[in-house]
Amino acid sequence: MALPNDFIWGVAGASYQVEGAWNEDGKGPSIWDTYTHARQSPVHHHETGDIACDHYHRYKEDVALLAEMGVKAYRFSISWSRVIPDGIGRINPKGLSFYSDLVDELVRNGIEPMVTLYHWDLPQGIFDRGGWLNPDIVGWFERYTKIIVDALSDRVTYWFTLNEPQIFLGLGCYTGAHAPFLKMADRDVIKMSRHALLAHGTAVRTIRQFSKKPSKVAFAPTGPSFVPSDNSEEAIEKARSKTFAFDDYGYIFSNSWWADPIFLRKFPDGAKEFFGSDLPDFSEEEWDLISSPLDFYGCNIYTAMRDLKDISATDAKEGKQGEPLTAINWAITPEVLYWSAKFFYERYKVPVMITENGCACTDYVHLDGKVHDPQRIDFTKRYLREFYRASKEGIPVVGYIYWSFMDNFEWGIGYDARFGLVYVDYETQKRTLKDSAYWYRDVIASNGESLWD
Ligand code: PNW
Repeated sequence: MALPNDFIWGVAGASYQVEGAWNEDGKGPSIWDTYTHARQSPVHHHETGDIACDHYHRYKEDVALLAEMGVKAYRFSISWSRVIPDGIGRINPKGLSFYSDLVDELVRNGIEPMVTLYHWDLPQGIFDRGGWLNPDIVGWFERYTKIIVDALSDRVTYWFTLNEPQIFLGLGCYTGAHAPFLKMADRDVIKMSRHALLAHGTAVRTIRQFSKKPSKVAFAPTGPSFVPSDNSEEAIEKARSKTFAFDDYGYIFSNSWWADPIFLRKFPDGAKEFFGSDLPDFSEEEWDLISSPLDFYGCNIYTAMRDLKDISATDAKEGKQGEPLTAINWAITPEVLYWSAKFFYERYKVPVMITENGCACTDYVHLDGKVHDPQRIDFTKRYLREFYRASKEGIPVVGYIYWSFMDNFEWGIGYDARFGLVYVDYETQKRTLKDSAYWYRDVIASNGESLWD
């Protein structure tokens, strides 16, 4: 067997994308509540997460589905403003109990809970005080983390601090595609990045210090990953250097802008020269905090970036004519899982967990009442084979978390994209396991060996 016996097979979701109950039981608004309600919201069909999958009310039914699929772990996120309505003040006991009950239900079903502290739904109360621009956010995040750790760490081992800082700052505050739909200047985005790095570090330290049982801590970044055009040393080196370039596609989206400070305790090469006085250095204590040791490298990877010069594409996500694409036009590039695992392990020297990977398809309930999704099965099989190959070559791999557990609110695209292993009929909230859910169950049961059938 190439995968370790304790390999973690999981699925993921995130609070705003699945929970609904946006203003129930004392929850405060997040920026996603406020800005999807705004008249000028660019989200497809003006959709919101007000109800989403109604997971807040249906979590028991949902955990039963997870158990039916045989998953070992469920990665979910906590809505900060459900627990602390304005982000900084009074605790909302009902919000906290929801997560405690969810964790209980998972544990009862033998499923490992994996907690992401921040998956983009910033409390509006904090945004009103400047959001990520306000240096006080580091202390507010520390307090929030402590509250969650006190409440859940008797049962939770796996923690993720930030999900994709590249995207919540890059799309949220740089290109304006995600809430709060802002286009801010580099000097501001750099400041927000610094606060996000410090918030990450302070959360890691808080988890380590107060966790009631030994913890496994990471963050879940994304970024442009490249695949060599052939097996020559030059092509491999080129793919590696582009994967870690800090400003080819915009520093905020890059891997190294985030992971170099966290794992290598320094800014990426060239960053200081590039930004000059807009990028003040951290103090030694701040560097120590930011680079607090992590247990593994979490990667959210869906597709390889295209080398524009090599394939004469017109757009970063468009490749060769007629190439395989998912339903939201992301190129299907399975080898990215092999190469990323290798590149990240070689550079950052910690084991790798695929914290998100998955495929959007045009799923619907067929005449026979089932949801047949052969594309998703083929996609996931190909990607997993590549991750398996990395493991076989000696790269330490921790687990694979499919995105997503069920269809949900896909941010700017609203409900048009379906990533789930479970189909959700949003009118009735009826869930249907897709063919891929049964297929994944068998992969899990064989610890990956059935990938080769
Ligand atoms: C990730 N991009 O988001 C998130 O962590 C999930 O919440 C999301 O549903 C999933 O991937 C699928 O999109 C991304 O435009 C959103 O490059 C956008 C991009 C990348 C990741």
